[in-house]
Amino acid sequence: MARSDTALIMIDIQNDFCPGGALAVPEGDAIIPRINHLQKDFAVKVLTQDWHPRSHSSFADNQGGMEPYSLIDMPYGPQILWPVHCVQGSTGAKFHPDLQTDNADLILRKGFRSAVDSYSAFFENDHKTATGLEGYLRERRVHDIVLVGLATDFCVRYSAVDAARLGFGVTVLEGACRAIDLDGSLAEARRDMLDHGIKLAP
Ligand code: VGL
Ligand code: ZN
Repeated sequence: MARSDTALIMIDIQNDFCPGGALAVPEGDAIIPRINHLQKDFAVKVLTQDWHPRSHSSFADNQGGMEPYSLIDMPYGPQILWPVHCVQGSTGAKFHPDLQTDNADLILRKGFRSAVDSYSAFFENDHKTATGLEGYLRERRVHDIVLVGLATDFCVRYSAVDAARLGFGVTVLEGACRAIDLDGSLAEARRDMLDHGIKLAP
């Protein structure tokens, strides 16, 4: 029973975030069978794809000798530096081969501007530049969204919080997400999502 006003948004289920990838999330691939199964329950299905140019400013090796996972100040605020990942057109940027992608209505790419990272599927990390997803969902008459994917404490968290701020009803299926968990980032993400009225479901 697909509810026409609810969208399933599947965040960044790409090779580089799965075991063996450049920014592997522990058990990142374990969520895929459930997500494939869930898709039939949603009238609107959106996939997001982290999609960086090789020159992206979030890559540690583009910041002259900085270590991956260190923090720098960008004009838009603090930014964690990552290993090179999800480079446009690379194998690492492709969806995991087991993910069912044929049913998706929309594939939304993000993080394609060198100067600014984009964790959220709605706004880049400057919290101002829109990706267009809000307009897409509103034109499809979507009021509620269900979020799954990678990683709970980064792209899922920021997408969920932005969606809640925009007035969508938001549920995160934690069992269909996996976290990076850097220095307590998962606990902080859960607190932030609860503070924004997001429903955390198993
Ligand atoms: C992500 C770090 C860098 C994510 C993307 O999908 O959670 N995390 N780029
Ligand atoms: Zn990224």
